[in-house]
Amino acid sequence: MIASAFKQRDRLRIGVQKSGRLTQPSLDLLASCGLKFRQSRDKLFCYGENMPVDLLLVRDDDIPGMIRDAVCDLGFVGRNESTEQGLAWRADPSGLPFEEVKALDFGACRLSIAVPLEWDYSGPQTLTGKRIATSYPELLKRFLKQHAVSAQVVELAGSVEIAPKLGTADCICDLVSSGATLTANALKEVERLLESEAILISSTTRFADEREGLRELLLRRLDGVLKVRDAKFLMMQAPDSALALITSLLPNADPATILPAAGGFSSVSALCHARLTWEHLEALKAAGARSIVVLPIDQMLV
Ligand code: PRT
Ligand code: ZN
Repeated sequence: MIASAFKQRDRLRIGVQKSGRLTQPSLDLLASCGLKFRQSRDKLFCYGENMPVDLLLVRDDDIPGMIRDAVCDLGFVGRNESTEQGLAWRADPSGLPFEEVKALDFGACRLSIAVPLEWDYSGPQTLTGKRIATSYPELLKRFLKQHAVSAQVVELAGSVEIAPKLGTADCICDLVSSGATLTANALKEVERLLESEAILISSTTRFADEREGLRELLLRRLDGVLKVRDAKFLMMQAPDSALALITSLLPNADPATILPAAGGFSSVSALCHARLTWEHLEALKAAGARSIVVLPIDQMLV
């Protein structure tokens, strides 16, 4: 049944979260790859107008399962969801396997264990005998096993952070991004189990039809889009005495263009392929650079 469904389609189908944190960034990324869609009235299906690539808009939790069942070929999900369901798949390997094929650089968060503020936490053994609420039982069980801790996993579908207040658990294992939700619930983060971001997952099986070429094309375009997104053009004035230090501080940069300027300074410009942070700019300033300007790149042909 799966094998025949797998053979039949000549259009690539991608699972995208219907409504949530990943929805708009995923659609924006596909648009940057040049894909245009027409949405169905019930808003569950987007028909690819300029390429044979369609979208199914569903709950993010359902996307790995849809790949396993050959309903979708690719999907945008959090690494948290993909890893959790990948562990479940290993325990019950039915359907098609899937894998992470690209990290997408949005939706960053981490899966962490958090305990009440008043706890004197001294390591994983502190969790012995405790009830831990989570929506990620497989990841939590893996962590407990790795640390040989015996604790009770309380599986909850949502509102995990209020479980200790309600008395249904002693502590939690949940996603954290800013940490504000933990603070609001008088909890502190004590263990990080997984660093997550949005990723593209794909069935590991090679397609015997047009979808193989379409998947490759999409991955290539995504590569290009993500490269340009991180790249920045950096310009500054640097003291001649510190040129070697300053050019060494440029993150993943092409060779810098250096032109002599007045007063012992040179104009330095370079294309940086890594994300520039305030720390990078502050380090350049501390090394003597001034008038530092960061410019976004719209398109690049190298
Ligand atoms: O309906 P559906 O199942 O599709 O939606 P959902 O509720 O499962 O998904 P959604 O949109 O909340 O999250 C989708 C994905 O976004 C997750 O699987 C993560 O990969 C990613 N993501 C990034 C997050 C967060 N950041 C995040 N902060 N998902 C959830 N949260 C929640 C967290 O669970 C906690 O309740 O935000 C709260 C913590 O946030 P801070 O900023 O207070 O720490
Ligand atoms: Zn979900």
